[in-house]
Amino acid sequence: MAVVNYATKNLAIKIVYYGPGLSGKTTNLRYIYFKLDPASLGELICLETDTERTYFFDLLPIRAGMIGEFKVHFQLMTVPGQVFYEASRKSVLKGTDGIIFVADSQIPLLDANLESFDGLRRNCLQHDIDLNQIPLVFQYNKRDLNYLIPVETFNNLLNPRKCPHVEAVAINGVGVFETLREISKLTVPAVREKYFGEKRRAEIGPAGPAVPDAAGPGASASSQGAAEGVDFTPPIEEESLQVTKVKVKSPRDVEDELDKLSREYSEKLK
Ligand SMILES: Nc1nc2c(ncn2[C@@H]2O[C@H](COP(=O)(O)OP(=O)(O)OP(=O)(O)O)[C@@H](O)[C@H]2O)c(=O)[nH]1
Ligand SMILES: [Mg+2]
Repeated sequence: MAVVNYATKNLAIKIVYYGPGLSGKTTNLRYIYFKLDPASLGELICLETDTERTYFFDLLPIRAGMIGEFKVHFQLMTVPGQVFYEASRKSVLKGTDGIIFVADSQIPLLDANLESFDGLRRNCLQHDIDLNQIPLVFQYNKRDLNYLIPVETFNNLLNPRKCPHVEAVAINGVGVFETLREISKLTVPAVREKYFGEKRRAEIGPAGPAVPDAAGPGASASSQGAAEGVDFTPPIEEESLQVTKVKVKSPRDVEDELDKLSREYSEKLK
C-alpha cells in the first residue's frame, strides 16, 4: 500500500522489479537513473556483492507529479534474483503497490523464469498480496539475443491475466520507460481511488513519472508515436554511476532499512 504522509503532503508508490537472477532488473533502474531529469531523481541506492550482483535490493526514488495537492513519488526497487536470497525478496515485496516481473527471454532460462514466478506467488501469499489483483506488468527482456522464448509462450505460461507486457532490451533502454509507464497507468488510478476515493482522472490532473519518450518493440499502440526520435543510449559507463552503498547485516535488517530510507526521502521532499 502506498505511504501517505498527510502532514507533508507526500505520497509514495512502491514498485518492485521481480524476476530471476541476471534478468536485467538492476539494468532497468540504472537506465532510468541516467535518462530521467536529475531534478526528478533521488539517489540510487544499491547493495551489491563483490561480484556486482544485487545483494539485498536497489532503490531509486523518482518524482511523479501530483495527485490533488499531494506530491507523488515512485520508489522503484529491485529484488535480488539469486536463489538463496528468498528472505530478502520476501521483505522487499511487503507493502508494494505494483510489480514488474522482469523475465529473461533466453530459451535455456525458461525454468528459471517459471521458478521465480512461483516464488513470487508464494511470497505474495505470505504478505496477503493477491497476485490476481495487484497491478502487474511483464517485461520480457534481452530480446536482442538469439534463441528467444516466444512472447506468446511467455504470455501463456506467466500471464493468463493478460496484464500489459513489454518486450525489452534493457541494456539499451528499449522498453524500460514503456514498462514504467504501464505500471504507473495501473498503480496511480488504484492509489488515487483507494486514498482519495476518486475515479475520474480529469478532475485532478495526471500523475505519473515524467518519463522521456522511448518506446520499445512492445510499446502499446497509443504510445507508438513516441518511438520516433528515440534516443539510443550509449553503453552505461560504470565509473560514472553514483551509487550509495548501504550496509545491511542480514535480511532481517532490510525492512528497517527500507523504512528509514523512505522516511529520509520524504523529509527531503518537504
Ligand atoms: N544482452 C543483454 N544483456 C542484458 C540486458 N539487460 C541486462 N543485461 C545484462 O545482464 C546482466 C545482469 O543484469 P542485472 O541488471 O544486473 O540483472 P539483475 O536482474 O539485477 O540480477 P540480480 O541482481 O542478480 O538478480 C548484466 O550483465 C547486464 O548487462 C539485455 O536486454 N540484453
Ligand atoms: Mg540486481
